[in-house]
Amino acid sequence: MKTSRLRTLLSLFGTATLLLGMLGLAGTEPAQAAGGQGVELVAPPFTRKPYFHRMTLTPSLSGAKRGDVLLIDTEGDLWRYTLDAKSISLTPRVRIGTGWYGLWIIGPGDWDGDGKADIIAVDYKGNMYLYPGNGNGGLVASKKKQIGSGWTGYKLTAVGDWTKDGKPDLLACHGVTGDVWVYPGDGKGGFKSPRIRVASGWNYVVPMRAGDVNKDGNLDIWTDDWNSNLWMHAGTGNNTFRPRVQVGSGWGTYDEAGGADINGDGLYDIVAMNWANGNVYLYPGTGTKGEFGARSLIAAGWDGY
Ligand SMILES: [Ca+2]
Ligand SMILES: [Ca+2]
Ligand SMILES: [Ca+2]
Ligand SMILES: [Ca+2]
Repeated sequence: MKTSRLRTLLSLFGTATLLLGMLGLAGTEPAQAAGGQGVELVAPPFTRKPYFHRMTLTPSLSGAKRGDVLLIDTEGDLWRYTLDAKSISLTPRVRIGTGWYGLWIIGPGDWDGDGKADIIAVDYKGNMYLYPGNGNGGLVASKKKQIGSGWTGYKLTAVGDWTKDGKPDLLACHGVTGDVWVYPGDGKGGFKSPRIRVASGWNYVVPMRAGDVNKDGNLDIWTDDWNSNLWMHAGTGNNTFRPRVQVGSGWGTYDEAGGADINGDGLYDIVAMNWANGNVYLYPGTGTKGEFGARSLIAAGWDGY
């Protein structure tokens, strides 16, 4: 429990989410819904200690095969990293935004349908914003627009195209009820109603990542619980899951992000940062049983708290 509690303290947004849930905001529907072993490698040259605040994986913001890793530091700067295939390490980072402190970031892919991957962010008030991508690794901050409200109490992640209509969707787990919802995207920057409840009682969920891990064509969700165990929920393609399967343990020291292919092999991966020492690892998807391959150290020095 120690590491879980530590992570709860460190996760500013997560803490706020839980508190808001306890204050009776549970069950409110967001407004728009009406609608192994480490391989020691050389770390990138960090010029400023990137105090870890929030991390997500996203389909490439520059249209590349390999997805990006996004990180918000404690000064509110948003950084983009890409895995260098030769050295299997994150390349020198690029700052693509400022003023992102305290935002919960999601990498949904092309949310507004212009062919360029976008970013969605939720602030502590539960307001949701779309930041259109410029197709060249950055965002068009001037075109930021609010696309929702009332998201306090939800743990959000990108899920890919759950509804199989060619448009990316979001996945949200309510921190108190444990209800897990898919919010279909309309492919034009907003949402399509109705939302779809795909699970309930997932109160144990700490982070949540999604992708077709076992490559059977149906999206899957993997989570870890308060006891640091990693669980795989294989999707059936019919808004239900097969019985969950434990695929790891000891994940309590990590903060993880998933939902994109970082090493470019077509399989979803997990990137995990160890709170204790700031090491960042790639757990490559294997495309078989939803388990992940041997980890590689892809960055270091991401500790700060
Ligand atoms: Ca777009
Ligand atoms: Ca969809
Ligand atoms: Ca699957
Ligand atoms: Ca991969």
